[in-house]
Amino acid sequence: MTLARRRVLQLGGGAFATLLRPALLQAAALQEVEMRGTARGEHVWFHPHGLAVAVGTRVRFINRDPGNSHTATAYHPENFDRARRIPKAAAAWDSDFLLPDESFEVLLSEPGVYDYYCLPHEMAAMVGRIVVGTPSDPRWQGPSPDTNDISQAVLEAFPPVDVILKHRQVTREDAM
Ligand SMILES: [Cu+2]
Repeated sequence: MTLARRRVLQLGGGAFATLLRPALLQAAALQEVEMRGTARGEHVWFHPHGLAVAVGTRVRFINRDPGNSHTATAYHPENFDRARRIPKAAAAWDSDFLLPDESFEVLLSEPGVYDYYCLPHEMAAMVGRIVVGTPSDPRWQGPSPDTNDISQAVLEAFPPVDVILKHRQVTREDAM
């Protein structure tokens, strides 16, 4: 083997290791969002319903409500033709109905604001917002300006981005 070829192989290995290491770290980051409800189902909510995470975090939605099925559904044209409220480069995601103790995971790798809802309980303002990364990221996409495809009550249920970034987690209990 020539010296030049050996050097190329070493460089190649180094570049590979550099790329691989952040990917492994990102895969380890996991945040949980619970679906909760009162015993008789008068109130249902995501906990926390405002969440800030780093780019590349996995978020696991888990149904901790023994009395109800819930979904975590991104606002996106591919999901029931809703107006998009997640970054443009992000893929649509929908957990479908989760029975009690069932869960669903999504990897959030595009920086920006993700709004989602529970299919049967959107009108009860069972919605949430995840802020991925920070506005200083050049790829950042802020909250959707759309107000036509969503009710005023639901819009008001999304915590403001600056509040989420400040507290990292915002719960319904905080707002009450
Ligand atoms: Cu629900």
